[in-house]
Amino acid sequence: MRSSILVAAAAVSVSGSVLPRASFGGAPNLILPDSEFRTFEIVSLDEAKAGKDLEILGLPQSQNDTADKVQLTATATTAESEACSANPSIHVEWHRASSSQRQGFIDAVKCLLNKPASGNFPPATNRYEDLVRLHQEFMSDVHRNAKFLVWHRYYLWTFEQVLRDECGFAGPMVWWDETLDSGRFGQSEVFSPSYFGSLPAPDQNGNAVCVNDGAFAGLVLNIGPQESNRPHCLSRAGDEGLSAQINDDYVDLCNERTSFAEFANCLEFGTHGLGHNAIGGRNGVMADVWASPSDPTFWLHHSFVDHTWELWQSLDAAIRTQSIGGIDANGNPLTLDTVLTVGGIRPDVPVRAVVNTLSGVSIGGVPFCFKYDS
Ligand SMILES: [Cu+2]
Repeated sequence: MRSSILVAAAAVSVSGSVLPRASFGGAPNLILPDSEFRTFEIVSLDEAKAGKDLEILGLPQSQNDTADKVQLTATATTAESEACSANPSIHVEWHRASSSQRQGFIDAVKCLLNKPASGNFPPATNRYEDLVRLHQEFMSDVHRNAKFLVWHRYYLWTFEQVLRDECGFAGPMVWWDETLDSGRFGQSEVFSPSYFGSLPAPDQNGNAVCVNDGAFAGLVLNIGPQESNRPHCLSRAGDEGLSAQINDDYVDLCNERTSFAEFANCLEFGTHGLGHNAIGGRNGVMADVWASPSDPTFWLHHSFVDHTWELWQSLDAAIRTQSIGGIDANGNPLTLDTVLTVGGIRPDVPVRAVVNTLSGVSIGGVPFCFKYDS
């Protein structure tokens, strides 16, 4: 008994001292060639109008999800859902957020980068990379199929809970309405030395450039690209031709789709993919489908994507916050009972827990309960 306690104590101290924390500035100019990246599939607005995004997954046009009419059997108690409606957590849009709210979010992300990895997501070298590794591991299960939006909503929520629990983050989550910076991402305050650092244009060879200013200047990443894990710098390569396509017209086009699967497809290959590639170029971190969460702007971008889903849901809330449709990566219909997993960072939950941001469902004692400020 006594020796097993000693062994356990030794293991804790070994993992605490051996697992490295985030390093900044230790590996300048570690840009990996674009042959080692596979960027996001995207369709232009005109192509989406012609239904090209639906062809990617072989979805028949104007198909209605049969599951769309299934009623939710609520798992939140009446008290939980009433408490949620009365006091949801509000996600504040970047342009409206105060400088201290913006800074609070960035400080919390830096805190996670400086915490040791759990050891549950090797080869993550810090707690932030645990979450990046989770995304890398789950990549093929949660992209290019109907699980995309629901899983990423739960992933965002999980990230928020980790910030709060492990880094004392107490401010509102910030989201970024990218349509407000359409065609000029690089001039957005998001990409300023005060916050997430610059969005440089690609270099003369078209390659991404290491980010050397802002809160994450010189950050060395250890997860990615793709399924590999090698040190490389936090890099970006702004493409304003792509960012210009992230606009109200594209959001509106997707929102006209009436079935969840067709809407989600439009969003995934439209503004979602465009935003990733507009920041990552051809070999910048945001363009790495597997490990793009390594760039902390991932969370702002995906909150924009989630916001668009919430907007679509609000157009027919009674149905769209209580139903789901489409096909998962295994070819099975996505249902309200399909299980979402975040690798044990938070409990596995059924889709029904997250399909409504105001469900109030208790997940590990914390209500799933938020809304966007517009
Ligand atoms: Cu993703």
